Amino acid sequence: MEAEPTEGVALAMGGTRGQGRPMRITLIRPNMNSDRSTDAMEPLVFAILAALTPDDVDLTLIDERLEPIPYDQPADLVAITVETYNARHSYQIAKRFRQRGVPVVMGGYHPTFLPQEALQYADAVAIGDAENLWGQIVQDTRD
Ligand code: B12
Repeated sequence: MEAEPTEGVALAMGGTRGQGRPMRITLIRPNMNSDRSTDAMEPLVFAILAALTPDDVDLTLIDERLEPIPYDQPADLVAITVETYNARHSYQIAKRFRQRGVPVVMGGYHPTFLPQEALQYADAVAIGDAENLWGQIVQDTRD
């Protein structure tokens, strides 16, 4: 399905949640390079999205500066926070999950500036701040 992005979620997703278990969302903050850091500060977007996520969702936070991406971990949705300097890498990450059938939503500076570009690599793009969007994204994934 294609849609013109407006402010908000640009593309609706079909639900993928199985019956009788919590929905699993993996939130990824991609690294800028292949180095690992030992002292990276947690991205603020993790705290914001975690606070906005309903309690019954099993949320995994992955900061690739600190740890590898668990490509094989089951997920109903992968959410990636994308900045311009890690956009190309983010698209590669998205491709690997989508090849497994896991839907991917992108948000952050880069998809907000270039939603049509991001939509080539994601099932949905969040334009602007998460506060008014994340609940809808979680619900779209459930439905
Ligand atoms: C703090 C900060 C840092 C800190 C990060 C600390 C940390 N905890 O990780 C440090 C100093 C490490 C840093 C480093 C760099 N930074 Co910096 N940083 C910032 C700054 C000042 C604030 C970012 C922030 O935390 N914002 C608060 C959070 C909550 O906002 P947010 O991430 O945008 O998320 C909101 C929305 O975008 C959206 N959203 C974001 N992701 C997602 C995902 C989904 C799924 C959804 C639904 C929504 C969503 O919802 C969130 C809540 O509303 C911004 C400038 C600014 N004023 O925003 C620059 C900024 C992000 N940095 C920038 C850059 C370029 C860098 C560096 C590459 C600089 C360099 N040359 O080294 C490095 C990268 C280092 C690395 N290894 O990754 C640029 C990015 C530009 C771009 N187009 O991508 C910015 C915008 C500054 C600028 N104006 O140029 N940075």
